[in-house]
Amino acid sequence: MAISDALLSRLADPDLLPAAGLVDGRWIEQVPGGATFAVTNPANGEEIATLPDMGAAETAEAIGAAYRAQKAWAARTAKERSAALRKLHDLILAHVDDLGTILTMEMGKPFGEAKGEVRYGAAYLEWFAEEARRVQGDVLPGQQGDKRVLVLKQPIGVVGMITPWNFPSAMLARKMAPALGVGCAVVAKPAEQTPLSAIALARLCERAGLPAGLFNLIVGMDGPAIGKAMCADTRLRKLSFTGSTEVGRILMRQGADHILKLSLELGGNAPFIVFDDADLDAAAKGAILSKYRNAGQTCVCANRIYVQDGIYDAFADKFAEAARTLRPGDGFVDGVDMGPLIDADGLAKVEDHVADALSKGAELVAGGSRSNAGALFYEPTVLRNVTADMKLAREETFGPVAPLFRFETVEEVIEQANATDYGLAAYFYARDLSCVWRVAEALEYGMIGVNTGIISNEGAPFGGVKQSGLGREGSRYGADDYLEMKYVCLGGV
Ligand code: TXE
Repeated sequence: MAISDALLSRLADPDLLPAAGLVDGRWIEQVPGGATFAVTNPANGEEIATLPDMGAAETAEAIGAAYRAQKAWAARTAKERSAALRKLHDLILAHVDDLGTILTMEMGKPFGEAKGEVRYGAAYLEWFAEEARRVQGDVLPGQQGDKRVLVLKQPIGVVGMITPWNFPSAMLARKMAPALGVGCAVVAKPAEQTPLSAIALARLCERAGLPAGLFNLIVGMDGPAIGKAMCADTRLRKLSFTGSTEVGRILMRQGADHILKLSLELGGNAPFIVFDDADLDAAAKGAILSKYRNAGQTCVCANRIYVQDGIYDAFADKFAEAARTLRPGDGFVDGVDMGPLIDADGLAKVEDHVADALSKGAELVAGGSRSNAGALFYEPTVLRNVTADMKLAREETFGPVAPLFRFETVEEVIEQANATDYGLAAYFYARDLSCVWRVAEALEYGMIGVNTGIISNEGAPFGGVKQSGLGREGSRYGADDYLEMKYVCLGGV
């Protein structure tokens, strides 16, 4: 088991990154049978780590450890748990360069964006260090004279966390912060493409003094086997998953046998609407940010850009001009705006969607092919005259491709924007106040950005409606996902 010199030599603190998972406070460098898996840098295909291929057996062991650790953790004062979270937050910020480096190496996003992600994740630890101290119940009047009803909020217990590769650091931090803050224990499984950021976070949990068994990390290739082991174990009381809608469905089915509680943050198909009265420069800038951040591999990124007739040409010109200036390349090179796609499947999906659109009459105005920056890079791409029958409209492309649709009326665009099974994020640019309210209320999405292309922050309840998921992460509402409600009926008062 090893981390490559190419990666370790870039770190100020190489001890951050053992080539191992963590179970019950022990670093697991080898599994029985010796199976391993490799992690590669998508920017150049180089192998950067070989890790033990942990699976169902290690998952069961980790759940047992978490089960034993959880009650003592919950019995600590909220102030103590809060202090531990704050320490972890401070450690993350103290290591932001190393954590950003690890993230860029395993996922490919530009170094500046990687550090931004690390800070974004840390903000949830800070938020829940505070929020954890405000978990409150209630006292209700009983409906008979001698009774009172006390409402308690208690930690749910052991929580499984399965996270994706597009935000390997922040997705985990965003889940572990509320869970640990309110008194739960964690068994985490990062995506097989990007387990290294999670290993570094596990190391920092250890350094922050979290007790053995409270935070466990399973690194392994076989997501389905690990997911199944989590769903089958009745000691695990909740599963929080971020990833594809398809896997979300599998987990709901698997968890049905023992009514497993689930938080699901699934795919999106975000509309980004530009009305005639919008500030054109701001709208084009917001759309560029929303679309091309993380090379378009973001569940909330603009997937369909609707532009009203009167400004369609002006917007398309401005937007395409800005898109053409974006530079794909190695994330450590100054001036690079966009990394690679995560893998060959990701690239194939992008190429398929673009080919489908062109074959049905869309017009290419920027990009449209692989970039010469490396095998998995794709040029920032803009297509005009895209219509509802194309895959770009119906599916989540998850790549740097912006399809521009034309519309005339507010009613028409609301109908088109809502014509999807997804309901995560939606955006629009407009100045007219009544339009702002009307459209914000009519869009069937969990999160709406008005005159902004970036919406997520730790103080807001992140999550979707329809087939984009269940539950919310962040804000005071985010703690509820990790709490059970119980009432005590007090008689004779
Ligand atoms: O996701 P998967 P993939 C969307 C996006 C992307 C597509 C496929 O459209 O192109 O999904 O990406 C684990 N039981 N999003 O294939 O498979 C897996 O190991 C339990 C949107 O990478 O859902 C990883 O840890 N776990 C999304 C995690 O699930 C299983 C982010 C996500 O992988 C499992 C990622 C199983 N049966 C993709 N199968 C977002 N919401 O941001 C896989 N996994």
